[in-house]
Amino acid sequence: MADARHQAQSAPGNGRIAILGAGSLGRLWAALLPAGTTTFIPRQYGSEKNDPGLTYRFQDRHGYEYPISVPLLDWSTESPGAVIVTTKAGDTLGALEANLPNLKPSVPVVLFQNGMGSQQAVAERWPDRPIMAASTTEGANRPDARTTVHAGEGETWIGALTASASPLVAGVVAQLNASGLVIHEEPGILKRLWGKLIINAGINPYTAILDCANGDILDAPLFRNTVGALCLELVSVMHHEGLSPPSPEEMQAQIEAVARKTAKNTSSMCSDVHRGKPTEIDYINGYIVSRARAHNLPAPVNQMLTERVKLRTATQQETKPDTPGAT
Ligand code: KPL
Repeated sequence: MADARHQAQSAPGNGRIAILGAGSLGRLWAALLPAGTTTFIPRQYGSEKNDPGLTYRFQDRHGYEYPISVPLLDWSTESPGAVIVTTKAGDTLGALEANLPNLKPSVPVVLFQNGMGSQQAVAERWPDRPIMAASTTEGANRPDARTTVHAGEGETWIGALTASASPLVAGVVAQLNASGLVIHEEPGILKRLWGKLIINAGINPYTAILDCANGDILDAPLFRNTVGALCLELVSVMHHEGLSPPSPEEMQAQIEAVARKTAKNTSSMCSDVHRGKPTEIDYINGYIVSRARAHNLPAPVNQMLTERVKLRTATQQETKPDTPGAT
C-alpha cells in the first residue's frame, strides 16, 4: 500500500533535504518526509556511485509496507536546503570532510549520531557553519538489506551547537515536521544528549558483551554487580562537566526502565557486533573514560566495558570476516 504522503510531490521552497548516511535512520527520514523533498548524498567510492537513486521497501508503524525511491544528490546541479547526517559516529567527520566543501556555508547541518564526541568534533572543525545536533528515540532497523522497518515511535529534539545555527533551528524543525514525526526545538541539546548517553552507556555495552536483548541484562550478574558503580562514575564525570546529573539511584532506575521498556530489542551495539561492524563504544563508554581522564577521575567500570566490547568486536571479526551489511 502506498503512503498518501508519497503520492503528492511537494516542492520544497529552499532546496531539498540531503541525507548523509543510508543506514536505518537515514532511510526512515527519507521514507517519511514527503516524496520529492529528499535526496541521499552518494558515498565517494561506493557501489551507489553511478546509481540513479536508492530503492528499498519501508514498513511503517502500522505494518504497511511500500516501496521508497530516493534520488542521489548531484552536487554539480543541486544545492540542498539542509543536510541531515545519519552516519555512524566514527564515520561522521570523514564523511563531512568529503562533502562539506560542496555545501554552501549558510546551509544547516543536523547531526544525528549516537553517543558524544563526534558532534563536538564537527562543531570544532566548522565553528562558522550552522551545525545542529539531534537526539532521537525513534527506532528503525533493517531486517534485511532491502527492507527498513519503523520499529518504535519516539520523539526527536534538535538544538544548535554553533552560534550561527541558533536562528535556523525553528526552520529545520518545521521542515522535518513534514515527516509526521514528533520533533521539538531543544535549547538544552547537550543536556539532552547526555541523557541519552547515560541510557546507552548503561545498556549497550552489556548487551554486546552478554550477546543478549536489552531486557536480558537486568538479571545478569555482570550488570547487577557493576551498574551501581557505573552510575557513580557517570554522575561524577557529569558534575565535573558542569552538568546537573540525577542521583546515582535515579540514573540506575532510568537505565533499568529503558531496558525493561525495550526488553525485546537488540541494541545497536549488539547488532554491530553481530554484523562484524565497528561499534560506537568510543563515543559512549569510551567517551566517559576520556572525559574522566580529562578531570583526573577514575572510571574503571566504563574502562572495563569499553575493553570488553572491543574484545568482542575483534573476536567476532576474526570469526566472521565477510559479514554483509548496511551502511
Ligand atoms: O538506543 C538504544 C540503542 O540500541 O542504541 C537503546 C536505548 C539501547 C535501545 O535499544
